[in-house]
Amino acid sequence: KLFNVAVVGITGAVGQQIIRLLSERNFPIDRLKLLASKRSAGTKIAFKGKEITVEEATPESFDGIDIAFFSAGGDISKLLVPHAVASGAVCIDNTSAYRMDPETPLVVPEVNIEKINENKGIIANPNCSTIQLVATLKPLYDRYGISRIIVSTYQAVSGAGARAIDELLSQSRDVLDEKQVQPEILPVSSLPVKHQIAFNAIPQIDKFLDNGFTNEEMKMILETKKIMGDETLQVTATCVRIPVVYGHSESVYVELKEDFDIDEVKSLLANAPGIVLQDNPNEQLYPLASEAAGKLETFVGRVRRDLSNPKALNMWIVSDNLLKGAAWNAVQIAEYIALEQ
Ligand code: 11C
Repeated sequence: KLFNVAVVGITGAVGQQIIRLLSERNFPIDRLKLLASKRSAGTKIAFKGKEITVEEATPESFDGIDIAFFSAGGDISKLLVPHAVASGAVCIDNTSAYRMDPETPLVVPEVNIEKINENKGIIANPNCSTIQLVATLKPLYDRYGISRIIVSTYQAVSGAGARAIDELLSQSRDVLDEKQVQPEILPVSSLPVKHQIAFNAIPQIDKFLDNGFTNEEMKMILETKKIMGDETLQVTATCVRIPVVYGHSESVYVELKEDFDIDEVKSLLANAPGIVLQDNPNEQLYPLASEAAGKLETFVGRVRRDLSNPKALNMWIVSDNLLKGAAWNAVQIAEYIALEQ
């Protein structure tokens, strides 16, 4: 069967990666509709040797569409996803708009692919830093149970969009040239205070909530419990922006419910779908954002028993935030839907 597919948010980094993956994976497409804001309508984009003209995304854009990807921000999803659903499309939404909606499955295929079958027209794609965490921990959860997760992130600027990438690169040049830097985007473009990202680490991703955590930290906490299907899971997170362009890294402390053998843990990780174990201290082998960038897998290393708690592990998890963290996870969901029909 061939599908009529729409991609909303085609000018963004994630939208571009979705089109590239649909092409590379030979997704069974009959008609591909590329949708964006009015400003970008009329632009031509090449897809499998043909030029497709970008159209403005409107409530009427979804007639006859089977699968619609959304990555144009939460407000656009809130506005247009209901129209796409009413037109009969299954929507794969990359924004946070529907993630915590109890009616909407929040899916990482390696963890809870079966939830796709419960969709009522919307499947939510989780936050990038959550996806790589749960995909890695799932085999350990299934084997030993997990009681607590403490995660600290080292997140790439591409998570904050193309303008944040430009800011890091130009600011780095300015610092090296001993020029005055003028931060304009990070940590949060809509807030008045900005901080230097070049040669720095900013412990704020997204806005603060009244509880002292940032929105990004709360996404990690709440989404992890929902995807794992375990509200008893204790999770805490500290999210930090660092001067890396692509690839989020995470230092993770995990308390297991049962005793474990460290070699068995490594073997479970090595054999888990979508996970690559890179762990050999003797050869200084461990995951690096510079090597994970551009790859579909999630990389894990530095796996070791905690010294203060023999039932706990420490590890380092890295993945490309625009691929497994966004576009690839969304395309995996679409591939499952295509196979089931
Ligand atoms: C960041 N995790 O790195 C964010 C970007 O909820 O999909 C992704 C935001 C989201 O800034």
